[in-house]
Amino acid sequence: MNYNLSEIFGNFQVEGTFVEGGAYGSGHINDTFAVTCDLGGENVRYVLQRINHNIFKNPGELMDNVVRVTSHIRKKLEAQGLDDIDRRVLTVIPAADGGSYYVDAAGNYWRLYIFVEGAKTYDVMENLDQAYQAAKSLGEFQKMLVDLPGPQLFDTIPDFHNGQKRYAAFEEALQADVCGRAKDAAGEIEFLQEHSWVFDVFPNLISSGEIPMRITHNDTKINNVMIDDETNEGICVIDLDTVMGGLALYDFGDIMRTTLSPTEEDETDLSKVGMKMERFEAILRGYLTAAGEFLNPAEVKHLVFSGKMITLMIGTRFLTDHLAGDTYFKVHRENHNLDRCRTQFKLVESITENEDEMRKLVEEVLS
Ligand code: GN1
Ligand code: MG
Repeated sequence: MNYNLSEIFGNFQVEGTFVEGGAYGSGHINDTFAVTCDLGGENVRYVLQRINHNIFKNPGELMDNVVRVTSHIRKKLEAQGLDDIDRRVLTVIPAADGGSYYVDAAGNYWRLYIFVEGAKTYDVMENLDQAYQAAKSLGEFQKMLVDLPGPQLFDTIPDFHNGQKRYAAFEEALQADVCGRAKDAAGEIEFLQEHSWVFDVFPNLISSGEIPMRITHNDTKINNVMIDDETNEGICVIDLDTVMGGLALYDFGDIMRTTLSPTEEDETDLSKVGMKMERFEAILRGYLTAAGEFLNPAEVKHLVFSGKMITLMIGTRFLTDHLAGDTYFKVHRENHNLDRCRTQFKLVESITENEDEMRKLVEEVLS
């Protein structure tokens, strides 16, 4: 899709003039662009995003959440006396009408953020320190939201991490098999059917009251943390579309999913996919520096399991989308969602093989 980025950008409260803009990043849902503008002779960059409103049905509510969350974090950072706050929390640039987003003539929803310069995201963490730092940032992010005032945040995607509903959607897609793809995914389908019990564990712990709902990020894929180029510090947590009520464990689980194996999410050589204990140790230590202060014993007990559950669930979503004809996640090649599903299920197996040792490590780190 070709958008007139200059015109769209003109609908936000920015003084400078548009210089150039182009596609940016590797997200599977929204369309992201980096835009450069000339501000009195100096080039300044922004992130312009089209919110996928087929998936996020109520972008207005979503942006209300984002504004509340970023303002709250900003206040905390100000109280700490930090001076580079625009690099440490996303800054929403108001649209011409003063709102937090702009709707174009075709009904697309756009938002604009200040570009965080001097930092990058990594789809695969390059070293253990990066993994530690990113996990630490996500633990701190949760901690800063513990006292968010006001009403509950909107559920931008209801039942987002409801594994039982995700499994039911898979069964429906399998039944319909609209593209005739089930026959080529027989092994994955069987694997998932054997593991459906995994999705019952968290609902039971929620209804028994052992695990509390908190405000969580819910999409803690590790490339949603920007890493500072110079200090290697996790400087800014991004992609705030799914910040809402959730389990702390959903976030830790997704950190595990996206850091434990030194491979891309769509790696086709499955022999390379598998968890590395030193990566687990790095994210565990990083996450617990902040989250260790508020997690309860039942949450701590299920840290390892969370990685298995979330990885299985995202794998389920990839498989479902593959069976349904790739209508949800952006795909860039044939069988892309099936490839992604395979890496997830391979990682689930690898976590299972190492579960006992990982639990011991949790005890060690906390003792
Ligand atoms: C999507 O937008 P992105 O790429 O950060 C998805 C996540 C999945 C992830 C898998 C709103 O995240 O839930 O875990 O792809 N986001 C949404 O890579 O569905
Ligand atoms: Mg996302």
